[in-house]
Amino acid sequence: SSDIRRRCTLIGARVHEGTGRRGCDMGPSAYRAAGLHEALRDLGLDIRDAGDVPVVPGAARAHPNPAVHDLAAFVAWTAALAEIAYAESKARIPILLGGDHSLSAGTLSGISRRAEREGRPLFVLWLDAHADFHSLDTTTSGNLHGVPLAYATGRPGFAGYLPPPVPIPPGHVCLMGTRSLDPAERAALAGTDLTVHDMRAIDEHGVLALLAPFLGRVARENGRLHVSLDVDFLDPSIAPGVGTTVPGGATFREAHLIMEMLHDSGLVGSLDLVELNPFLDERGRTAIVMADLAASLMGRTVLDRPTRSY
Ligand code: 6HN
Ligand code: MN
Ligand code: MN
Ligand code: MN
Repeated sequence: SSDIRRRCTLIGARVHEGTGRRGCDMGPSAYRAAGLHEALRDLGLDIRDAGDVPVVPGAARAHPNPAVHDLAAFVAWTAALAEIAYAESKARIPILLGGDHSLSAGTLSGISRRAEREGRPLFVLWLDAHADFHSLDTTTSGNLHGVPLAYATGRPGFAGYLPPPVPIPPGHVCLMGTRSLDPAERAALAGTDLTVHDMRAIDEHGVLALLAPFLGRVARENGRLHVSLDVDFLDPSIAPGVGTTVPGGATFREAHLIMEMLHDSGLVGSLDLVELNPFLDERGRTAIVMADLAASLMGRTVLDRPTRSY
């Protein structure tokens, strides 16, 4: 098919160094065991499986903020994933199978370069309990899954460590599902025109009323849309397999409606599935719900009939 939206590449990114606990490195295997590949194939998509990206961190790197850990791994992953995201986004939709959310520093670097090359503006939908808007200087946990959006939007504090990205204008970024912000992130967000639709906004207005204007704007500006789906966007009752559960997350129906709207929009050019920790999951149910949501984004599935029970 000549339609880029019908072609995708699965890219395994076994990143775990951006969190404080092990297990996210098993994410790509869990998505494969959950049948993601088959679910996409059943939609009639042309699928390439790039396997798992081999990344070897260089020598350890120190940072003035003593909390920061695994900076060398973060730098290596960012460079490697930026390359493959750039290459695979030329004629296909790259789907990154994480791996923790630090991998999005790489995806966004590659995709923003692609968008610049196409002369199209890049927009980002960030579905997450968190904003991941720390710099290397402000993180107190030192877990670098808390920094990728700040890096990709060109916030200061990364120079000398990571390659400078083509910065994404904060005004092109929409967060949904937000319900856990650290004080430094709150302060940094207050100084930007980034859109934050927190869980209260979802409760008050519903996802349709919040998402439709953003998608309308991406369409009007002939934009390319990147979607970053963090497991903890979902309520822990349906998605327990993540290290950073926060109560009060999105329901399956809310998340599924978002996927349907994204599919109908035809605007999505790249997707990250992040933060799945199979070691914390229950009988694969989180991997299955994430795979089902990804399939609903990529193709029309039947409303009110999730493809599997869990
Ligand atoms: N994620 N803001 C917290 C931190 O440690 O910086 C949590 C980050 C969570 C990151 O869920 O992708
Ligand atoms: Mn996140
Ligand atoms: Mn999160
Ligand atoms: Mn603009």
